[in-house]
Amino acid sequence: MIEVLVTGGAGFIGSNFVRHALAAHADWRVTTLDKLTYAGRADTLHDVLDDPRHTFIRGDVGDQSLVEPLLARSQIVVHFAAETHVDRSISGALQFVQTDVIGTAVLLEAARNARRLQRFIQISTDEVYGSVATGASRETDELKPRNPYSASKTAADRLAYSYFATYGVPVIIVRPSNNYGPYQYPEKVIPLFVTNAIDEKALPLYGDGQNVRDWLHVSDHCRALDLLIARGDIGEVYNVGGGNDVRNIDLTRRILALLDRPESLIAPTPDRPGHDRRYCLDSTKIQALGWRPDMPFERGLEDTVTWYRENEWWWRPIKDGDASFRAYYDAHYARPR
Ligand code: NAD
Ligand code: TDX
Repeated sequence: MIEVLVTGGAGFIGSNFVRHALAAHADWRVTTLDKLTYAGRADTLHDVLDDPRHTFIRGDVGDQSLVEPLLARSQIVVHFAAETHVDRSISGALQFVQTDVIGTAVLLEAARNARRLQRFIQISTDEVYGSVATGASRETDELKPRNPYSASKTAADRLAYSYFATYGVPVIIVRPSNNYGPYQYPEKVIPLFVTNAIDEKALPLYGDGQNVRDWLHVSDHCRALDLLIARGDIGEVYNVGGGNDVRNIDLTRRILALLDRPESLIAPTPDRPGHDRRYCLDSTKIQALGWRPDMPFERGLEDTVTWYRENEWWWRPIKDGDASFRAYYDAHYARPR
């Protein structure tokens, strides 16, 4: 059996990857390590918690005595665990440095001495390139992060590279674009707008709504990770973009149309400070290995809307029942910016 450690596996992309990994690889034994912050919930792994090939451990990636033995027995590590919401990084940067930078450094230190380790997959982000006015970012482009989240992720991305270059840790760095799909925490724009629209509540669209994001369905991302684990070159960086560049205003209108809700629900909202205008990835490098995104955006968005309609058991306790979510929402969206 191949021992796989997934950090942040109770979050959005991590949980989709755990599910994908168990289904696609009968010879993988998966350990999920997750701190269960506000963004991580054991519920999210409800259908794989009893799988005999899956073990869930609640813990912090920054806990050296916990991660050392886990790394020592792992052949593959996929490191998703992070603080991930840009708005929260603007109001409180330190936890992002703690988890995304220091937490990654602790894991990498443990990886130095992990004799069985064959792959350490560092999940980075397209945000490391900063806002790109025209064209598409390539892996060799300068990194110009512009908010505390993306700056922390850039530090982690380069730290991971340094552990390859200095100590030979078998690191591969992945820079995906904006993911969407099931089990995404409803602070991020698609699940927030879908669930608000279901409830006929306002959709807080920042600024002029002209910012562009490149949407990647989480299932396409999981297939890309599989391919990179099998055939990616150690020490290399791979962009993974969905090829779906969409303006926020157009995304918002599509969500409203899919739910048969009026455009009067769109609530222009003061802009996010330093809001990156546009991200766009050149994914030629991973495409040369044989990967293509399969999910057309129209279908992926429709499936996602359907998933949130049919799975209120998952998101309603967060939006209606979790006092910390309500406090965040009220403070964040009431705040003059
Ligand atoms: P998420 O916020 O849904 O999940 C993060 C998970 O990490 C949660 O389960 C949380 O409990 C866990 N976690 C946080 N701090 C931890 C710690 N100290 N120790 C252990 N676990 C901890 O995030 P996501 O959207 O699934 O993102 C996963 C990864 O992908 C992140 O590294 C993120 O930077 C990256 N990424 C996300 C996107 C996107 O669009 N969602 C795009 C590009 C890259
Ligand atoms: O209420 C909102 N209104 C709004 O207009 C929110 C939450 C967002 N937006 C806009 C801001 C962005 O232009 O929607 C776009 C997407 O916002 P988010 O969902 O917060 O994602 P983004 O900031 O693009 O970052 C995401 O993609 C890159 C993830 O959260 C990161 O973890 C990932 O690295």
